[in-house]
Amino acid sequence: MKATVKAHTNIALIKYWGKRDEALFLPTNNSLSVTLDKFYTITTVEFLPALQADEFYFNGELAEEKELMKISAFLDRVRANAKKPMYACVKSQNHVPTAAGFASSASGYAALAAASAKAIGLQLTDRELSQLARQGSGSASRSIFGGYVEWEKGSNADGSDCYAQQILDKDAWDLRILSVEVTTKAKKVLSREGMKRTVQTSPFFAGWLEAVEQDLIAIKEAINERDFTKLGQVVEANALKMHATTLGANPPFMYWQSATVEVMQEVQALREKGVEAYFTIDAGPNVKIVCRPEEEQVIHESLETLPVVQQIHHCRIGPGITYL
Ligand code: 2P0
Repeated sequence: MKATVKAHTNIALIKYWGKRDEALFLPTNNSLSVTLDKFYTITTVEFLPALQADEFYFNGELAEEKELMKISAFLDRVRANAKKPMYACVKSQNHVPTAAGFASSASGYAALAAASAKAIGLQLTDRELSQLARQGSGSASRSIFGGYVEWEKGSNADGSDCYAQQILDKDAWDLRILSVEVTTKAKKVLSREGMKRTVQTSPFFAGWLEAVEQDLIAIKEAINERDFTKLGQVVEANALKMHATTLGANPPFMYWQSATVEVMQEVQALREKGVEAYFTIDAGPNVKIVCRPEEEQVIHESLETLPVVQQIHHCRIGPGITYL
């Protein structure tokens, strides 16, 4: 009745931006990510007949009531599925620098889904785990798998055809991701709220949906052909289009800070000098850079000269969930 799972974060190369069903976390578009080796969550779940309620320890401390409620709601699905009304003790250790703007919810819910399913005795396939993790946080559906991963939006109302799957093994194409932390004081619009507002109010959202279809075709070609230039161009353009939708929302919002733009411009300047680097940005001010191994160092050296850059984390493409 006890299981421990390690799950890694992921970074979307084609963004998940918009839900068609908020309760079931069904997206409006497919997304495509790479799982990262460096940042992960380790979660232990133990179902105990003696417990009167769920317990949740996060990084060694008893979590706040609000966090516990989210975990309990997630465990309710697992209990209902297993038909075992038993409470659990959940202990989660996060190895994700939250300031770096990585969604720890991706690794967190992937680890929780796999550990809770195993602990309660459910035998789920990775695809079913992806569907379960999705109902904690959309991007968690992708973190079940390692390497290059596509999350299928599906079309069924119950989400039965909405899951992620690996499209290429991590060792098949060695790309590197640099996570560039910048100085910021801004309070961000949470991605869940930002996504919702954009879907409901941005006239650019229809354009996003149209463009993302083309971007998916192009990136899958680039991955099949191991064409880095093509991949990089699609990644950068896709992130810019996602962020453009936020400017059209009502009220409008923007995840970038001036420091974000400085890093973006440095990446573009590097390309003018012949160094191939491409950026992507999530629902926050930090920038992630995609590059080939041979150019990782020169990109690092160039970025660390910028006063707005606080820290640079280097990642490789990482594995899917592991049972410890
Ligand atoms: C992504 N993001 O594809 C996109 C790009 C942010 C920008 O997934 O509401 O925490 O829990 O499903 O997964 C962040 O949103 O949102 C995210 P919910 P999630 O990685």
